[in-house]
Amino acid sequence: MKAFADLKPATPSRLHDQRTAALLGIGLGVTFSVCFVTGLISHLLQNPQPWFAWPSRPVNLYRFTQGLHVMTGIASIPLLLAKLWVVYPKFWTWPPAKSVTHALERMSLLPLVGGSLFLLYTGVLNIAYWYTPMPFSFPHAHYWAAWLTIGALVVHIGAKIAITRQAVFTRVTPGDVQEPAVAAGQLSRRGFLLTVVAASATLLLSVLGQTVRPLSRLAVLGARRPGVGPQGLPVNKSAAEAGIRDAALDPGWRLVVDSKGVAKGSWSLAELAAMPQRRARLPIACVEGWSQSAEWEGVPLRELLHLAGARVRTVRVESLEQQGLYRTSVVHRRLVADRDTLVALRLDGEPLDLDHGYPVRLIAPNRPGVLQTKWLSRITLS
Ligand code: HEM
Ligand code: HEM
Ligand SMILES: Nc1nc2c(c(=O)[nH]1)N[C@H]1C(S)=C(S)[C@@H](COP(=O)(O)O)O[C@H]1N2
Ligand SMILES: [Mo]
Repeated sequence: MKAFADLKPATPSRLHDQRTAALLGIGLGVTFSVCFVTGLISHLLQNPQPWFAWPSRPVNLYRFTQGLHVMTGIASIPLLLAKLWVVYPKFWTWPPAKSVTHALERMSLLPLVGGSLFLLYTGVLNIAYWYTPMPFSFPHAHYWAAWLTIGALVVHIGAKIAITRQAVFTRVTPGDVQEPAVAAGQLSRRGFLLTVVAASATLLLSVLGQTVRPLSRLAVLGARRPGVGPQGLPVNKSAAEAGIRDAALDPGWRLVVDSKGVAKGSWSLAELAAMPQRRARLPIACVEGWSQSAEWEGVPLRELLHLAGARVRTVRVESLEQQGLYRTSVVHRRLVADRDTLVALRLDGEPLDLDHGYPVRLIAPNRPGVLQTKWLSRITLS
């Protein structure tokens, strides 16, 4: 118990203590770890690596991991603000460092705090589709900030694990010397932590509505709402924005399968529509935080490869769109093999709206929305 006496708050408010800092720290440790893992999954899907095998099922898995990413990120905001408020008196302790190790550990607070704030700031701007205050590439900046922050967090946990154990597991009873009674008008630790959790829950409700329909009216923070858009589905980039209207409506449009510049097959929309069609209920799970399922109908991609005389293999699909980051995507062999990976002609029983990818688009299970390429023109065999 002697060591615990050292835990006494040195500042007037009893909330600036180690126990509160440790409890909020544990909360942040959990949310940041979940964010890091789910963020890496998203990164690896968009920047495939040979050692990373992502299954094509369950169809909603990516929808779930990316939803979790955004949720845990949002929930971190009140936790982080509360934590910084609890520990700020420590910033001006004197002398600033007791030893070289301590000095290094304190220096790692800069990337820890700076990186955390940067991740939450850029993440929120991203899901709000508000890029003006981010004059840099969001994925790159957010990705490298994540590594920096997690590195600093590992150092921080190493430095604070002993205090955390002690502060969390030492039993205290109100009225102890170590745990002064709550004075009238003072917020108790429990009251403070409950307020922080309530703030997190309120923020969560404001984004959950982007995916969970009954909550859609609460989605004040989200830029897209389920059910709002042509054919009742949100649109990320419209045909007009992509500049493909004329090419998409051209009656001479054909979908080409080629290999090393040589055409292996090509079909008009009428020819594709005359082939056996397959239906699948699949989500669009946008990396930017919204998602919605729909009933898609079209020709399985592997069927077209078969008609072009090719085995199941990794392919690249290309859009009519001339520019833009999302004009092309790679479809891994594992996904090509899935019978629900479609070159889709119809959505919820109607021909695709121009904004949803008319004449045909790719739709595949368990895949980020950015890779569900619209307005297809070409499929290239690797
Ligand atoms: C994003 C995550 C986190 C941030 C930004 C953060 C930030 C900080 C800062 C700035 C301090 C004050 C500097 C110092 O005392 O040296 C601090 C103290 C502390 N943190 Fe964290 N922290 C985070 C996560 C964690 C985690 C995961 C734990 C638990 C394992 C933790 C436990 C503590 C403890 C016990 C203290 C000492 C409080 C005291 O001595 O009064 N923190 N944290
Ligand atoms: C409010 C908090 C956050 C929000 C709203 C948010 C949002 C997002 C979004 C929308 C993406 C997808 C971007 C894209 O791939 O185009 C993303 C990716 C990512 N996030 Fe976050 N994020 C938050 C916090 C965090 C935190 C705390 C970490 C790490 C500890 C993190 C790590 C990552 C990583 C590694 C990626 C992958 C980046 C890439 O594609 O290269 N995020 N985040
Ligand atoms: N060619 C092309 N395809 C694209 C995009 C794009 O900008 N260009 N945006 C992608 C993104 S980010 C998402 S979330 C989905 C959204 O599909 P939807 O607009 O039909 O809902 O389309 C994807 N396909
Ligand atoms: Mo998206």
